[in-house]
Formats: sequence, C-alpha cells, structure tokens
Amino acid sequence: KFFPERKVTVIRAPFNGGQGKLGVELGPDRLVEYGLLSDIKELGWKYEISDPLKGTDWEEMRHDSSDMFDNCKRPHMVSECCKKIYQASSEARRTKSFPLTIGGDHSIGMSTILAFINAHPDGGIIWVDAHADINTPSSTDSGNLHGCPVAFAMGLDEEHWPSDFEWIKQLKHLVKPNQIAYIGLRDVDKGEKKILKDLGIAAFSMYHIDKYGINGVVKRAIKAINPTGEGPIHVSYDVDGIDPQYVAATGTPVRGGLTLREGLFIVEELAATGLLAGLDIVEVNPSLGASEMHMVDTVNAGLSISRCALGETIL
Ligand code: Z70
Ligand code: MN
Ligand code: MN
Ligand code: MN
Repeated sequence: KFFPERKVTVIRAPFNGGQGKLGVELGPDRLVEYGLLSDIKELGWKYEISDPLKGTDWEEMRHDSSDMFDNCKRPHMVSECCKKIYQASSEARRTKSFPLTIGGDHSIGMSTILAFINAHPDGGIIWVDAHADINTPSSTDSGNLHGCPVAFAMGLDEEHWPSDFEWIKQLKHLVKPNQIAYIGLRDVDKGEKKILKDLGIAAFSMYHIDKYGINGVVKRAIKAINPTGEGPIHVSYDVDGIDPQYVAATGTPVRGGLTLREGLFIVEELAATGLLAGLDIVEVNPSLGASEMHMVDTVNAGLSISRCALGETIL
C-alpha cells in the first residue's frame, strides 16, 4: 500500500570509507552482475537506478590523512557521501518508490534510516546485524564510522561530533529509541551495551532467537517499533547478521549467527505484513572469503534477501 506503482529505486552505494577493508565498494556491481535487476522485474516491479556517488572526486575526498577527528576515520568522506545517499533516498521516497540501497559499508545506514524517518515520522526500523553500530564518535574504539550510523541517526552525543555531520542536526526528525529494533546481535561493544540499556532500545540477540525462535523475535521486534501495527517498516540489513557459513565474504564475520533461512524469514514475514517500506543490503565484500564460492554464496544471499523483501515466497 506504500508503493502503488510497484516501483523500486535501486540506490547504488559503492562506499568503503566507513571501515578499513577494500572490496566492499564492489558490492553493488556484483549484486547487479548476479541478477538483481532481472529478479526485481520477475517479481513484477519496475525499477530505476540511482547513482548518487557517481562523479565523486575520491582523490579530493581522501584529501590526506587529515580527514580524522579524534580517532574517527574519514568523517568528511563519510559525511559527504552519506549526505548524497540521504538525498537520493529522500527522492525515492518522494516519488513513492521502494528504496533498495545496495552497499557498500554500513555507515550509509544513517542516510537511509534518516530519509525514511523524515518521510514517515511514525515509522519503525529493523536493523539486522551481528553488531549494534551505535557507537558514538566518543565511544568508538576502532574509529570506523560503519560502527556508528545508528548513533548519528539518533543524534547521540552530538556535542562531540565532527563538524562535517552538521547537516544531520538540521533535519526535522531524528530516529527515536522506540523506533528501532535489532535482530541478530552477538558482537556488541561495552559502550554500546550501556547505550542500548540506557535508552531502552529493543535488541534481540542470538540468545533471544534461540529462546523465542525467529518467528517470536520478529513478532516482538515489530511490536516494539510499531505498536499500532500499521506504520511502515524499513529494514537495514547487514549481511553479517547471517552466519559466516552462509555469508563469508564480509568484513567482520562473527560465528554463531542466523541461519540463512532465519535471515530470509525476517524479510519474508515483513513483506507478508505489507508494512515493509525500504531495504538496505550492506557489507557484501566480494574481495573477501577464502574462495570464489564464498563470494558467490554471499552475493546470492544478498539477492535472496532482496527477492524476499519484494514478495518472493517459497510456494
Ligand atoms: C565495532 C566497531 C562493525 C560491522 C563491524 C564493530 C562494528 N563495534 N560493524 N562490522 N558491520 O568498530 O565499532
Ligand atoms: Mn569536512
Ligand atoms: Mn555488522
Ligand atoms: Mn552493520
């Protein structure tokens, strides 16, 4: 009901500046090479492609190692690229097109969830990930901004932000703690645990999946962010939420994750509710994994997630 014309905007986000490993910027091309666009068509959607980072002067971005703020790495590059992705995502929302953003590292999640919340101030977000990505520029140990997008989208600790992120402070709406729920957590930093607890954010770890089953967890997550049962839901899907036995070609694999079926069930169930209103697929890194097969498995997992989100069912 949110997408009367059944149109998808595929937003390419070939971005790696939120972390230190090369290769994740190749994710969007690989997903397309392995059939993303034909999959979309086959499921009865039209699509258009948005390429907001096209023409980016990466030399200028990298200007020099002075793009540091305390220990935060490349704040200028991350902020400038995220601003462009925010604009592309907002434009898709304006035209009632389903934004399917393909990364790239997860720093771009700040853009997609902020565009979502500014289009749907009553919306809810499900963040599927092994990690909580809610470090602030003060709490991050690694300095990698792909570990911080949720904190930026929520305006946490904004008095200590690099000045590059001023544009976020100008937005009408930021994400509130009761608008986001996590599924799949298993590698959360100490400082992040405190933030999650202090703010009362709904966080379902692998423990909760073992305890309630994936169906029980999805139900609880929807209820936490969408008490009326009617508001739209955006899913920001870090493929490392799924276990590395299925998804090995990603920058920070953590064992003990979702099975591929559990990972797909999340999006199948949200698509079935008719509330799913946007999807990010991030952290596919075709250069990682011990073999070609790992890359192929990982890309295919990303494609399966996309298809489930667009209404593919098993029968
Ligand atoms: C850690 C940090 C992270 C993804 C690693 C890890 C964050 N909490 N996110 N891989 N996708 O560096 O802040
Ligand atoms: Mn700057
Ligand atoms: Mn992750
Ligand atoms: Mn992530």
